[in-house]
Amino acid sequence: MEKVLTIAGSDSTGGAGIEADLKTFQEYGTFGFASLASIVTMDPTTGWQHEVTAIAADLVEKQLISALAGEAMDAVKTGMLGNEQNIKVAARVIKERGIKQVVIDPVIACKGTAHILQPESVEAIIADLLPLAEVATPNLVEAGILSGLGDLRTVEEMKTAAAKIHHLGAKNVVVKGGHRLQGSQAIDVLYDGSTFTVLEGPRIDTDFNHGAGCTFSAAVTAGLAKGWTVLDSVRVAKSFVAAAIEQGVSINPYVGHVWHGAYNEAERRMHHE
Ligand code: PXL
Repeated sequence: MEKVLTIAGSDSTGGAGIEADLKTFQEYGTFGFASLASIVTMDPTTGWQHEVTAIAADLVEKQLISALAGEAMDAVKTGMLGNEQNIKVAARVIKERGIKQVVIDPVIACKGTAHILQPESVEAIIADLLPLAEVATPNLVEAGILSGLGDLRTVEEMKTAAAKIHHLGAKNVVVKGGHRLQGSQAIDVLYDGSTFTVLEGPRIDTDFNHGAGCTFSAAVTAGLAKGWTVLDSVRVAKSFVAAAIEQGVSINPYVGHVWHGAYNEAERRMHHE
């Protein structure tokens, strides 16, 4: 069975982060591993403000040593690493172990907060993580920050940003238009260094998108682990997330969660006599 590792943050509400990653890995029939790098908490008394607490770097490294003790991992993804030190530890271990199928989700800001990572973390993502990426999966805001282009409003601007992020070292870049790009379609741009592929899907009119980004990058990672091409991994991940958004679940009054099991109708899976 393929083995897939996430190095990311915890979202105890079960929608995003390591929770989304492990659920997604399971849906793909892969064996999920996790090294926790941060804990994100949300405060119901302050309008669901997010707070990121980083896990100590030596503890992140100990988890990575545990997770990587067996046969080689088939693919690894990174998410919310919490600070610069954890970015550097994750990058060093990935490099030392020679892991090739690496998906970098450059989590810089998420919907609940204006500035989750410090500016030096953006620099560390660029310096240490992007060069390791088989696939990088920035959303529109992150692609604007990483490319230095600022606000991205059109597919052409998404292409320019993807090319710039490729130039920073990511072999393949998917810029996700998501709900932020105006228009009737959900558009992603994939750039592999020579060809731009514009992926379109129906735009789903819903607020149930908490966890969509993490789920997408986890799905791409599991696809790569299964030996699929980058293009197939991205295409299937897009369908997987579209189903998860379409069948989102109401968990609390603050955000709408995606349902990671939607694509496979996981809620119907367990039976007893
Ligand atoms: O969506 C970015 C994100 C990533 N990782 C964790 C999160 C969030 C957003 O809430 O909680 C753990």
